[in-house]
Amino acid sequence: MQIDDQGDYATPPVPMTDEQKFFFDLRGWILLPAVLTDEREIEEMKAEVNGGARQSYGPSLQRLLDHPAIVGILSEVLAEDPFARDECYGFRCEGSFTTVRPPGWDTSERGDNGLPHVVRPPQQANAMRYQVAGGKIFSGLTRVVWELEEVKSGQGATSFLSGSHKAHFNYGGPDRYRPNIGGSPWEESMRDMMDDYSCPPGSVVIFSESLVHAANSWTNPDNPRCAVFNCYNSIWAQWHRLNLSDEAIEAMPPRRRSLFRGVWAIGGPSGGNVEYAADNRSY
Ligand SMILES: O=C(O)CCC(=O)C(=O)O
Ligand SMILES: [Fe+2]
Repeated sequence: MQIDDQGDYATPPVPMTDEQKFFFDLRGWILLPAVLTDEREIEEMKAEVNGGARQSYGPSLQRLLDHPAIVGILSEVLAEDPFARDECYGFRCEGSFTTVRPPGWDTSERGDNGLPHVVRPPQQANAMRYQVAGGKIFSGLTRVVWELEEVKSGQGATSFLSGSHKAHFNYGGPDRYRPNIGGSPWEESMRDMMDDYSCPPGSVVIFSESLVHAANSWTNPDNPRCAVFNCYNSIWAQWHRLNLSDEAIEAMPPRRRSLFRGVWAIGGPSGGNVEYAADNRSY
């Protein structure tokens, strides 16, 4: 991967293919197997996570935030062409967390107990929802998961109720605004129908947070899960508060910094909202 003299990627983004668009729209998630192929790079990133990095902002982990293999896809599903420019990204990073799950880790260690959930129930109109109009996807809040260890299907990968990001009917719980399937009489049927994936270390899963998805107990006895979860949104929308200091962002290369710029479109400097600054950041 080529890096320019400011530290940004010089390698152009890989465009989203028609096949990826078809399956992302159909199922709400796609797997990109073996995006990272350099074992030393994966080891370096794992060392950062295992060393206590809670987010993807460390020296090597931050390279995942705008890796060319995901930028083309995020531009397609979160940005409009006129807003994807050379000097800045056309989408924003909302936040990030990492997870290490040793064999035997179970979902009781999570606040939600592994309950399948969404950002907002997908069948209702709101700013986070998955939409397609004019032949264009807008995926709302979108998650990119980097798997730094091998993942085996049925042994603890994130799982998805494929297609549920476009559901038109409620999933049957007692409260139509509840963003999880708790209390639904169909919970078991939905869980039975959920899909997951197997992948080698260095693979990526991209999914719409409008898709019903769940964390699962890590039963793979051969290795822990070591994963990085980065969350993205439109440059005009925000769900999470930013949990990142100005100093940490200032230490990034300029285009990567633009992932954290303020959430607005009109009323600023004449060049538009293209550059991160201490007084132009998301909060
Ligand atoms: O931990 C997991 O596998 C699921 C994470 C999750 O719910 C999310 O990324 O929104
Ligand atoms: Fe989630």
